[in-house]
Amino acid sequence: MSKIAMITGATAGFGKACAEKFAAGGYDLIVTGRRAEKLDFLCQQIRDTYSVKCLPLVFDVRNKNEVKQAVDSIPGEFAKIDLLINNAGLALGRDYFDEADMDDWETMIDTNLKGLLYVSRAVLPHLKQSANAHIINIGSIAGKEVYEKGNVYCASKHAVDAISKAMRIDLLRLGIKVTAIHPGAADTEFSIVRFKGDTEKAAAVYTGYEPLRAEDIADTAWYCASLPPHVCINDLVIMATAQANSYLTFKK
Ligand code: NDP
Ligand code: 8X3
Repeated sequence: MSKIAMITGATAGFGKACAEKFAAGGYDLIVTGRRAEKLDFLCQQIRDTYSVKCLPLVFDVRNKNEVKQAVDSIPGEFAKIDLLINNAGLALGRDYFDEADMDDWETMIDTNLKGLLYVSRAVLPHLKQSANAHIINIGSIAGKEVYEKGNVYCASKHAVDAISKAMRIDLLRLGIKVTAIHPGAADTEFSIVRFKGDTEKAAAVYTGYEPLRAEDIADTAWYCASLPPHVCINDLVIMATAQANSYLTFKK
């Protein structure tokens, strides 16, 4: 019987790359996001290419009721979920604390922290049906070090770091692995979202060095998920070779 992975935020970036990687590895998938067309397209492509099952679930992780309804709608053939990748997330704006938009703050906290909590709680009954369940939370180096104008994005990712540790403690008795992966700068839609469609500002984040690619994170998640049942990578920080930390990147 194939393993089943549920991946949030699979319409782009890390989530989409994870979907492709895990489908190639024989997993059946539940992929989620808000953009239904992109999810449908991804699922069709995955079914055609890898001959695995793919279920698209459209919901906004910020909406507790939507999350519950979507997870409640999961059909019996997908009921035992072996792996949950909590990846959906975003940064909005990069501004001084006293100048940042407070609505952006709400959105980041609601998505990066509360969304992860809602999805995890809703999916746990399904994870409990697997003998070797695993949760992978996508944090960030912003959850390890705070940088100038990163304020609430960094706080939301510090919260992901903390909740990953808490989940690891509280789910220990259930034998559920909890891994947190903390990537540095990676060229995805992330910066276009952060800078609200300003493609020039977004591109500047990745010029003068080779940033991480979405596939690097998918490979890392695959490695973490492929270890034997008695081994768990708890916490993993991954950056481009040109990046030393949140505020030092060597650009040519
Ligand atoms: P992308 O913008 O490329 O992808 C983000 C994904 O999250 C999309 O699929 C989007 O789907 C989904 N998403 C965002 N908000 C919501 C929401 N409210 N409800 C449901 N889905 C949502 O970014 P990345 O792939 O780069 O980012 C993925 C994760 O990695 C995020 O948590 C991010 O913070 C983190 N990260 C990114 C880094 C980077 O440099 N790129 C580095 C470190 C961490 P849709 O719009 O269809 O809803
Ligand atoms: C994304 C990486 O450095 O822009 O989480 O915060 S960074």
